[in-house]
Amino acid sequence: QFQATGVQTCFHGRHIEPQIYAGLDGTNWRLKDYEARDGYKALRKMLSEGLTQDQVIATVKESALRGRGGAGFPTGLKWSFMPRQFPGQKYLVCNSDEGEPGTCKDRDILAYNPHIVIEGMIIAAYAMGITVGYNYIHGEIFQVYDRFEEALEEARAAGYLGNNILGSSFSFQLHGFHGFGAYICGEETALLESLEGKKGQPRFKPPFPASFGVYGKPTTINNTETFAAVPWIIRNGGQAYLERGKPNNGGTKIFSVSGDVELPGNYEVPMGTPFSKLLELCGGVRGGRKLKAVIPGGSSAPVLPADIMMNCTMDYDSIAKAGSMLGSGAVIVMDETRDMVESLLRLSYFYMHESCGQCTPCREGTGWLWRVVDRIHNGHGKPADIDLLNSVADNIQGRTICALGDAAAMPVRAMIKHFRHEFEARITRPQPMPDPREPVPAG
Ligand code: L3W
Repeated sequence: QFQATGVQTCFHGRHIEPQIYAGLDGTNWRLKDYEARDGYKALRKMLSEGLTQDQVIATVKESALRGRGGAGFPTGLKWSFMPRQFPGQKYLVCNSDEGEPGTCKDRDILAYNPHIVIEGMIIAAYAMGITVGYNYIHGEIFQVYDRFEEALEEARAAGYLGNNILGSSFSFQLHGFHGFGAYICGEETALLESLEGKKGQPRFKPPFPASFGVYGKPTTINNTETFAAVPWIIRNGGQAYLERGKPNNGGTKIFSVSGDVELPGNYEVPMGTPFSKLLELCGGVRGGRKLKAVIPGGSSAPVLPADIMMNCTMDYDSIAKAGSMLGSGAVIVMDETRDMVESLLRLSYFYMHESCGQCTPCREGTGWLWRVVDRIHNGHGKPADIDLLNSVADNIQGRTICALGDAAAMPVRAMIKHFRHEFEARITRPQPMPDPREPVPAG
């Protein structure tokens, strides 16, 4: 199934100092294999040394682990928001509703190393005094959901999950939840609604899930890759994790590299790795062509031209400074033959299709953006259309309940900022752009 998607999976082995993918060969996902890779040692250490909740959270803060789902929010800080003395039920949720175009890392973690997520969630639950957790898995991936359920069974049978974990006084019940396949359900509050059995539509924030989450109870939600980073941090210490990356951007990060590269796939590399090095790991631009642009953090992130990208390192701060976002780490590489009007057309269609329809600027605006890009693409654009696109994007961004509106608007503005001449050419000379792959006729 994975090979059929054309995306290479983690066991192609091209990583630098991997932590989550270390030792994986594509078949060794079972409990005994995970234990042979030091699996559940962090949990044993935490319980046998009697680490306090404060100590665990302090270690995660020291590691500078930032949320791997898209926002890069500091994980230790998020964990410290969970009220300690809350009298009712508190929940832990793993967001495995990976749906961002270009992103395919979480399904690979769950397919090839499910126990690392389970162990990370148990440690998180201990640190925040939580007794019930859910892993919300994207509805369109069936094998991964089944495998996670199998891994849960193994963990329960071995005493890592359930009542009195490893003979301690700590109990944690963890359940898999198969989602419904809508992109919006990856937005954390839409995910909560969906988990409660309702239509997946985002809630207003604040209140944040930390105070009003599943069934209105305090809830901590982290991404799959975030939880997967936790066991290594507890085993090796926060400082060691921080040093694997760079200040404020601890550890390694998995990048899903797709598009015009020789070897598309998931690559785990230290935060702060130069983009040029990542491109090299992927075998370079396909066919020896020139790099034109890169979307560095999933389809929601603004596109960056090649010259800017080649001077970036792959971490939250460097990419933000360059005017985009590291997001979920989906790196979409575009070579010199890519038509930016066509690329934007596809992106705009996606956001129109996935808008949940709750907020008027997003519901109406995403369709409006797509229709304008579509007419430019078809050769029926008007000179005023480029400014119209910017104006519609302005009227979406910052005016919706969730980030989907922003995610639809930002790529439009970035495409026009960096590649305006391609849009103008389509309007003034509405013939198809020449394809550099075609041989130039003699004479
Ligand atoms: C308590 C506060 N909690 C913030 C929590 C908040 C959330 C996290 C980050 O969007 C981005 C978006 C997409 N008290 C808090 C607080 N929190 N302040 O911290 O919050 P926020 O609002 O910065 O981000 P978000 O709404 O979670 C996420 C981008 O990610 N993205 C999306 C990728 C989607 C996937 C997918 O496949 N499902 O990966 C990609 O770039 O555009 O900017 O937990 O509760 N004062």
